[in-house]
Amino acid sequence: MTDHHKTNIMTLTRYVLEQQRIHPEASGDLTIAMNGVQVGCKFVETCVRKARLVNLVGLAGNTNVQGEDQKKLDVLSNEMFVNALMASGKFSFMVSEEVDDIVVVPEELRGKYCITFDPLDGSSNIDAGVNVGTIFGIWRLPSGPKATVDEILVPGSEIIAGGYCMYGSSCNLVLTFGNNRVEGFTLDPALGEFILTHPNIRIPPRGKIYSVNEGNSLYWDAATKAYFDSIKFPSPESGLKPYSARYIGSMVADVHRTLLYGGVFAYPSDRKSRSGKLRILYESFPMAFITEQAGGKATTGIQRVLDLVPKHIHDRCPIFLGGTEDIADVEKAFASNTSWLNETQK
Ligand code: FDP
Repeated sequence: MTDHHKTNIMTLTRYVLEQQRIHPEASGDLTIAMNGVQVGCKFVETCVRKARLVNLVGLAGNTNVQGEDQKKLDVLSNEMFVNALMASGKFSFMVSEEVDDIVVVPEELRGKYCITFDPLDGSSNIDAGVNVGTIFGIWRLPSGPKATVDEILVPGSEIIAGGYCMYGSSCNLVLTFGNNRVEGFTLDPALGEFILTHPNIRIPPRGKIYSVNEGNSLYWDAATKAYFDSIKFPSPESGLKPYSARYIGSMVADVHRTLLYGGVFAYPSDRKSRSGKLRILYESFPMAFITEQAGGKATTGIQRVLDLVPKHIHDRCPIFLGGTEDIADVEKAFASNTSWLNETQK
């Protein structure tokens, strides 16, 4: 038989079921939980595609807890995810970028996980049709459905699943359950299924691209400046060529490219934003987990991102993520530019 029409495809559901089979102790709850995530992603994908046609672009008229204007699609995407995840019966708590407080699931629908998510990340790009995405992280609650909210603010290293879905020229869902494996799936719109297209994504140890909002460089500390100077104006001894710049301003798209092509993505702290911009629970933790599982590293400059413990659900942190050699250079820049602390405190 020819391979023109593949008949034995690895769908996301089949992949998750196979993972369940490999782990005989698995109860199947995570498979059902992931089904809720898939439904949310497919629903948002269809709305992003038709946003311009059915007047879903523009502002909703509200501001979220972080003082950002909510777009119509932000609000809608959040509702889609909350409903799909709640219906799965596998989550007790949800933390969403779009909701000020923890979403506590009604008792009859509670399960043993907590999920944190940004339903539509990069939404300032929506009206221009630029890539946006959903980011999510899943945690097991030690006390299961009886858990209390204090079980949410734990170190990032306790995350058990992380992923993102990118709504771009195609719809890509990238997922890890740990075990040093990151898998990429592409939505086949005709089938309505995510198909495994990027098995075992590995981030190259050294890349040639840097991705950062250079418009903030006036406010950067000495370590951040020194690092970016070192890859833009490399010393002859380093043997490096100047890196290329690529910045979409949509974390999902910038991280996706960094995973596939290598390099470094950063949102550092600066004198305007002392903790950077990206939120720990639903942006930095899942992306740091994915990067590490793909063989890379994620740091704040001085600390592994997954070692952080947030104090509040919407806390932020600086982040540099990428290949091991690239991030080693970032860590070196921070170790040898110790004035960074004074500078960001000015
Ligand atoms: P957005 O504000 O458009 O939602 O955290 C949100 C985020 O986008 C990230 O997706 C993106 O990486 C970053 O902010 C872009 O921020 P700047 O506009 O400050 O560069």
